[in-house]
Amino acid sequence: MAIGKSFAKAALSVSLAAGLVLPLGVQSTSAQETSMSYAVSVSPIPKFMEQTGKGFPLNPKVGLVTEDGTDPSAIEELKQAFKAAGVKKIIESNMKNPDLQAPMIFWLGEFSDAAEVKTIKEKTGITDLNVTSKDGYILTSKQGKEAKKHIVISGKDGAGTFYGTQTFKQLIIERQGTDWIPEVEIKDYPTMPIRGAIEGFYGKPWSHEDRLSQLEFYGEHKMNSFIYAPKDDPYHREKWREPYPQEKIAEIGELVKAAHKNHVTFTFAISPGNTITYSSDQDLQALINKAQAMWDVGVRSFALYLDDIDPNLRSPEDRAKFGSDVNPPAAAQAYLLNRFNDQFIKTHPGAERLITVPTDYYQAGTTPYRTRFAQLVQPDVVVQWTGIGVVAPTITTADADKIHDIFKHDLLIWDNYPVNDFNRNRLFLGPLVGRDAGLTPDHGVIGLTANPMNEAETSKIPLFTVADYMWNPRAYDPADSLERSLKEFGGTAYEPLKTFVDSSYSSNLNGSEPVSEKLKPLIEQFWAAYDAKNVQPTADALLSEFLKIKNTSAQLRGMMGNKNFLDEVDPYLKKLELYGSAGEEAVKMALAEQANDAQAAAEQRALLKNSLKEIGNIPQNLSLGVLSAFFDRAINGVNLAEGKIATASSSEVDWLTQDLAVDGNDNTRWASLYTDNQWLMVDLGQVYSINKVILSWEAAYGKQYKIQVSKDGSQWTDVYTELNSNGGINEIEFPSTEARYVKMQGIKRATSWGYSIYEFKVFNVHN
Ligand code: LTM
Repeated sequence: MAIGKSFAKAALSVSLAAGLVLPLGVQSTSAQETSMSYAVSVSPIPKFMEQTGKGFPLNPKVGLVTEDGTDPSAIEELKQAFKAAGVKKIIESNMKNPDLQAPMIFWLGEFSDAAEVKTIKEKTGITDLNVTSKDGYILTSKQGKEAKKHIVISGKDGAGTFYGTQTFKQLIIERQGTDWIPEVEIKDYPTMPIRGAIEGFYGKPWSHEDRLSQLEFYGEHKMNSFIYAPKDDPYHREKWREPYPQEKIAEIGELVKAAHKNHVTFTFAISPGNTITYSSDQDLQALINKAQAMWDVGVRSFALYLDDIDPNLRSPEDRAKFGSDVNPPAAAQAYLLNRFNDQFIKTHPGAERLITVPTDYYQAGTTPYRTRFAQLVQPDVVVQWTGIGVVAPTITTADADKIHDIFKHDLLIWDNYPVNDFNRNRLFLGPLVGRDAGLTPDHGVIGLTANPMNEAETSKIPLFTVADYMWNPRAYDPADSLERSLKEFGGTAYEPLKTFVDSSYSSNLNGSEPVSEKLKPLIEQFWAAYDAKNVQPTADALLSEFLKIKNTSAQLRGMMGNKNFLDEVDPYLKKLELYGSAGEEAVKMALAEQANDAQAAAEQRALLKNSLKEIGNIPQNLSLGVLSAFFDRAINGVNLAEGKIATASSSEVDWLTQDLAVDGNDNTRWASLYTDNQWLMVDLGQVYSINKVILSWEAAYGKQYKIQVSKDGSQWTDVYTELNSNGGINEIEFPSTEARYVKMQGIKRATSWGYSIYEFKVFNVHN
């Protein structure tokens, strides 16, 4: 029995044919390959991994040779792996006495001492034990002398040894009877020195249990940093001056221990910028007291954050002290950071470098604030930066060079992915994309910390891909990484998990909607067949897709034991199931209509309307854009406005144009200038009889507006007047009328913004 992990795609195909050597990423097709071949995959993808032989069964009796000071967490991990894999007896020894009576011997440590290296080489026949990079390791498994099997895991340091054991856990191949260890040579090390996550979001902070579980996950995925900075932990930001209650300090102490065990640096952050007086000795002392309480429970890394604050100096003392500086906010912040650095960090031997995030953390170029900040803040302070944009679609080496040149401090990327605090009704489950492989210290970047979702457990799905990227960006393939993440997270529930993840995929980073992409051609074929009065042949494929969507939620609930995950995603699962049902009902309704079975069609229509109502009652959203047009068409008929020519009184900016309100895509929109008398009009191309308009408003909606129609574009008739809209989706019905031009004429805006419409739809509804 192997550890509870299985992986989808082989990074290395391990064959039982002896002597087969496969480079990383190459699937074996050799004629020597026997029918017994195994797929093994290691995540994050190692820098170098090669199969050197067929491998051997994991013996129930193993020897374990360590050295004085071998990383205790690595030893514990290895022993747990043995236990999970059915090893019954472990004979332990030390490098001082390395002779062991066991058919299989594990060598675990930081073997750099020349005598130790010589001994291991002689006993195992393994010749290369050279590890040069921090956090790196080698792992070699080999049939050695005297028919003994040897597995050497040698780390550059404690973390490297620990990571070697994490890799070893993934190598064990589950087999009937005895598990199997492939013969491999792995040389591995990370690209990014700091690889982490920052609990830096707004909204409900993670629970203590969530954090403990995250730290274990980080260790398993070779991430080495966790920054504690939940915006809505009152003691972190709003009440930053107040000491934490004792039980909270004790919890942090526990987190520090868990972090240490997993080779994760726990960084404690404070965000004082909203209320601090930068020049105040008392405020500095309050910060120091707060940090000291954390130091006392083992914290060794600290951050002072200055994001999302009013940069203008509030206090008269600050204005008096810094007001004459070329940039008073930068001068005041630098004064605070430098004093904290001198009076706390530098007076505490063993403290890590101070980390900060400046107030201008996402801008594209230089600002007076940035220039002054760069000049004044002590050079050893690490500066966080989100890329260009708060949620940066891409972060390139050119961006890093430019921003490093501006800040002139080491940059630690604060990557706002997959954070969803700005849209609490969405999950972002796609892989990390758009980050260059060259974001390294050569370009001023010493690492990356990803800001996850409020849903801690669910965040592990995209965080897996972030970990993969940070360790080995050149080998990173987002789609492949996500597949491996789903295999690990979902286990036997991989298939339904994939369907679910595909339904929550699109984001600022990941533009596509995999479920929509799958449904789109099926829906197009279906309507084409419907129009040709022969819908039946296309219905089955669409029905089976909707059935799959409908069943996904129940399958996940039945197959996944991960209660926290299921609780976090519960409303999304409910919604997905309803979408599946609604899809089936819509198809059945269309089938009944074409079979002239009016009663069945009416029954399905009622069911469909009910499902859509229930869907509307769940605020959480999935990325299934194609379905709204499908349901509209099923209920209302063809949207006569889609793809037609739209004109408007104005556009707010040149990328929010009127055509986007008739493009059939609920995610794109038109927006007007910020005055009441604005309008949007669509030319249907010919005169139709019409009786319904649907407006999907963005947050900037029309409180009062008219729907006007015209046959010639100059004589207009009001068919509807709204005096108190609440925005959202407005379904407007009116007596059938002949029209070619349909207009939304604004009377009064609901907000100080203009009018903004995702979709303007026009119908001639028969039922
Ligand atoms: O990104 C930074 C530096 N600050 C905040 C985060 O706390 C927040 O989680 C993200 C996403 O909304 N945006 C921010 O501006």
